[in-house]
Amino acid sequence: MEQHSTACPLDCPDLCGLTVSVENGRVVDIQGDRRGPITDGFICGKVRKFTDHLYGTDRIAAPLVRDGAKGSGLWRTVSWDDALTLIATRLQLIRATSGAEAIVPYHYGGSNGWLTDGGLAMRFFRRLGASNLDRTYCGAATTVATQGLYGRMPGVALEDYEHAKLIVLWGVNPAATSIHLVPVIDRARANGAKLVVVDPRATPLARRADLHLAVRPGADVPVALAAIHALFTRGHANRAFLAEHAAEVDELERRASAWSIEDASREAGLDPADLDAFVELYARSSPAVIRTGWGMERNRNGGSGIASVLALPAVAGKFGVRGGGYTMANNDAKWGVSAEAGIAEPTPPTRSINMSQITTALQTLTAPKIECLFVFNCNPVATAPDQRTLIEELRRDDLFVVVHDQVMTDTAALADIVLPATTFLEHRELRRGYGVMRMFDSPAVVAPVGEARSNNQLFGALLERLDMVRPGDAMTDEAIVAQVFASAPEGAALQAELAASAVATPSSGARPITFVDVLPGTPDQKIHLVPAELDREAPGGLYTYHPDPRSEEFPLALISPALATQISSTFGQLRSAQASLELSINDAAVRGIQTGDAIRVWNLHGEVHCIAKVASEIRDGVVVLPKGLWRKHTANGYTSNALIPPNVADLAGQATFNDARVQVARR
Ligand SMILES: Nc1nc2c(c(=O)[nH]1)N[C@H]1C(S)=C(S)[C@@H](COP(=O)(O)OP(=O)(O)OC[C@H]3O[C@@H](n4cnc5c(=O)[nH]c(N)nc54)[C@H](O)[C@@H]3O)O[C@H]1N2
Ligand SMILES: Nc1nc2c(c(=O)[nH]1)N[C@H]1C(S)=C(S)[C@@H](COP(=O)(O)OP(=O)(O)OC[C@H]3O[C@@H](n4cnc5c(=O)[nH]c(N)nc54)[C@H](O)[C@@H]3O)O[C@H]1N2
Ligand code: SF4
Ligand SMILES: [Mo]
Repeated sequence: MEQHSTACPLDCPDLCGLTVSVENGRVVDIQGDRRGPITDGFICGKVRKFTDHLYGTDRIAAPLVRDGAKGSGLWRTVSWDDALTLIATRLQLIRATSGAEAIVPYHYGGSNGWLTDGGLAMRFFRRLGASNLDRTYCGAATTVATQGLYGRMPGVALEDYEHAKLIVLWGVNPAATSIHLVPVIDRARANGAKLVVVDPRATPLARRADLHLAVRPGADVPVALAAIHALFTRGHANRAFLAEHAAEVDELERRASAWSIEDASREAGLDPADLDAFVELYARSSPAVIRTGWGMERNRNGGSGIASVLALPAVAGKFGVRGGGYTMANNDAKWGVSAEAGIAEPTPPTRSINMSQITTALQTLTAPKIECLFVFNCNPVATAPDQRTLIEELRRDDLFVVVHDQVMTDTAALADIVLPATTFLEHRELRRGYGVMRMFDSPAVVAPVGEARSNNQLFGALLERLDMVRPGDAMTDEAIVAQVFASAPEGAALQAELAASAVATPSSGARPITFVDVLPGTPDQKIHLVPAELDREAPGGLYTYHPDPRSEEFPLALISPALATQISSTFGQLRSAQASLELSINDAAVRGIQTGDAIRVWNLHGEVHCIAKVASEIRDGVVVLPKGLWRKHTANGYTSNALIPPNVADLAGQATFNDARVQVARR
């Protein structure tokens, strides 16, 4: 038995180092190690059982070509050589007849690092002149909102939560999505820290919190602005800190004055006494840290929601101490080097397509019309909005669909050609954390199953087939890594650190204290509380609250939080349980619904047939159907994504997964 050190690149903030045991060329055991700051020797069940995914029956073993109607499930196995010839011929034909913009690379890459998200795939599509993809599934609104206020500035390290006296979890559910933060929070609480959770659901941590604000989905703007207003009017604002470090203070104060505690509580469905208690607790606690998650950005007010919450530590002057400030979605550590150097091809001036509005693009774009969707690092049938339309469009005879994936996903099932992809245990990866501020260089630990190939192998071969390789191009993982680290002065030290221990810390430091070790990354190094660019972009201006779109016909807000057992749709093939829609005791009662009943959930975009689960954790007016379910998990083959309109949030074209309004009835 051999043991290998590698790291988990999945779309998870924790970035665990792993010890993988291999026997006779097969992975037999996976354990967490202690190279990262919070893993502490344990990992989640998903990765502990990764061999079920690696060696499962859904794994794609060889290239497949459709042998019947789209989605018929009939395939012909072909050689890689034949598959590449078919793809290259078709791409060249589309380029010659309609132009390369008719080709759309469709990829997300949340569970991928610098070698499999970017690299030769991006070089290939950019050089080809394909349409660009605006990647707005996740963190888009958060990123522009945070960078508008603070520029690129690393937040509080997750390991430093131990030092906090108040921890606020705002639209985030670490018990499922960042499990290693839970023991850190527990240690802080053992030292006297208070815990506040702002979430429509009573999540596991909300149930144990000192205060749970069960906001209506999308109502974070009034809640945060009312808190800001109260901080200012009650003398809790840190005027000295604001004078030194912030701009547009008066303008924020003016905009926040629109919301009293009472009005905000009414809009958000809170008890005003609870919101009041939050303000007082926040004002009086230090270090106080706010962990913003992703739950609150996915609605019409998402960008302003994040901005208003992240303005709180500035107004209250919570920075400057270890464990004080905020941690946002991608924690913005500074690395100096970036994946762009490995792509080594500029973005062409071709059209950009918002991935969250792909159905609209497929239906309406002309000049040229989309003729090819090349899907990799993504399972859009399970994860994109407007599922019903997407499935219809993928079935179009004049749309050429290629899917490169590890398993036969719901998207792959509708493809013309399916190509087998390697997993992170079968290829090298260079991954920087977005929660934990570290980078791992993680080697492959076993040979690929069947004929699986990595993204760089696939797109390297296509670059060659289409005669697009140029002299001096870095074509191997090794050469790409070398090019990445040669691109900036910090690179050499980082590479040396990785060579020595396979894990590296960013140039901004592992645990920076904001406003002591790091300052805002804005041009004047100040916090911009009402940044002009965002104010122009957000409809009605930044911090505008767009009211709840519920109607008599569709009165319930549908949210689709993460499952503990999957990463988005990844590992969904392993789930056998049917989907249940959770709804509150009252909402169930008025509809005569009981746990276990067959129900339908619908709106103008689609309909889902599933089972009801009456849950005391859910507030009235909200229903929950998790993200990442597969078509097999519901009675009619549609999931929550069939109910999600292709609308975008107020900033960055962010998808609005948590903003559908629906009705529910027994079937
Ligand atoms: N209803 C609803 N839908 C949502 C959300 C929601 O809240 N509600 N949230 C959204 C969020 S936050 C996100 S991040 C997106 C994620 O949406 P996706 O990007 O679609 O993520 P996954 O479902 O994890 O699918 C990733 C796929 O890539 C494959 N893959 C992994 N590594 C490789 C590789 O190296 N090469 C290739 N070729 N393939 C690989 C995996 O097998 C998997 O099938 O989903 C969004 N969808
Ligand atoms: N086990 C597991 N881990 C994961 C993932 C996974 O699918 N499974 N996904 C990974 C990915 S891609 C991401 S983006 C992260 C997501 O990590 P999280 O942000 O923790 O995940 P979500 O469950 O999408 O949303 C968090 C919470 O937001 C709440 N919420 C919904 N709408 C609102 C709102 O309007 N306001 C407020 N205040 N709260 C709201 C939901 O009830 C939910 O409890 O986790 C990553 N880690
Ligand atoms: S998914 Fe997250 S918790 Fe699980 S092993 Fe990977 S980094 Fe760790
Ligand atoms: Mo995400």
